[in-house]
Amino acid sequence: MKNPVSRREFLAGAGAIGSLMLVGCDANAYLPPKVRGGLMGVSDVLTMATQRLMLSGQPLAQEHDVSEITKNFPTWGNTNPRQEDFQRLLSGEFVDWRLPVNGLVNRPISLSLEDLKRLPQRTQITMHICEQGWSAIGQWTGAPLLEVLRAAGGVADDARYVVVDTFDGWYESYDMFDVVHPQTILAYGLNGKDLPLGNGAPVRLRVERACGYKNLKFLKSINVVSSMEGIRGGTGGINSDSNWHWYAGA
Ligand SMILES: Nc1nc2c(c(=O)[nH]1)N[C@H]1C(S)=C(S)[C@@H](COP(=O)(O)O)O[C@H]1N2
Ligand SMILES: [Mo]
Repeated sequence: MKNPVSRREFLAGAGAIGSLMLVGCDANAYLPPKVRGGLMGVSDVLTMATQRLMLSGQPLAQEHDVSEITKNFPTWGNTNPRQEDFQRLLSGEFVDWRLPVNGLVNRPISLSLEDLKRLPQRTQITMHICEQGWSAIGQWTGAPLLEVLRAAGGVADDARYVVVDTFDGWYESYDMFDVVHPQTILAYGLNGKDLPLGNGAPVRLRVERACGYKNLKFLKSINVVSSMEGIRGGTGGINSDSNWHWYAGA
């Protein structure tokens, strides 16, 4: 084998195309919003297509026993957004916090913390896996994202991504495959208490099959869109805008 890189590239490409053929015509659910060029793009497609194929029955991420909960769940990344709008809400104990749900929904809404707590609730004990080399088990309580979209009257036919913005300027998008998953929740509780500030108060996203950076903290708004084109860097998230993977299965 003269050139191991091109051989690997060929194998990855063949695998990706094979997976896409197997999943049939809805190839969209197997591709990131923007496919990168080169070997990274090929491996993105291969990874996502393979995982989606394996997860096509929407299995749950492993849930753990209460005895396995990590004492003092770590905080990581931003732990207290300095932005003025956030600081104002924090000092009012988030009574005035509202989560607008806009875009391709049938009835745009704006939810208070109390509204969110009145929606159907899910509690799950799961392992958070940070791409930077640590993991911890926590018990999260919140409203399934699907229920939030239902409260907004459902989504339009051309809805493809849910875009989440945060008070510290982060954003990420999630395709409908992950959006409708039962463990994708807007969490307001950790280990039976209100979500602590450092872990993303008042509400954070839990996307249990994705690694740390897709689990956004300090939620500010939700938008349903048909494409990520023209939104910020156009790759579908703050992390993929700086060359991390958009699809970050854990
Ligand atoms: N808004 C926002 N969300 C974020 C981050 C951040 O800095 N800001 N860091 C991410 C990363 S890399 C990880 S590992 C987890 C950390 O969550 P924790 O502080 O509850 O441990 O949040 C993710 N969500
Ligand atoms: Mo992370």
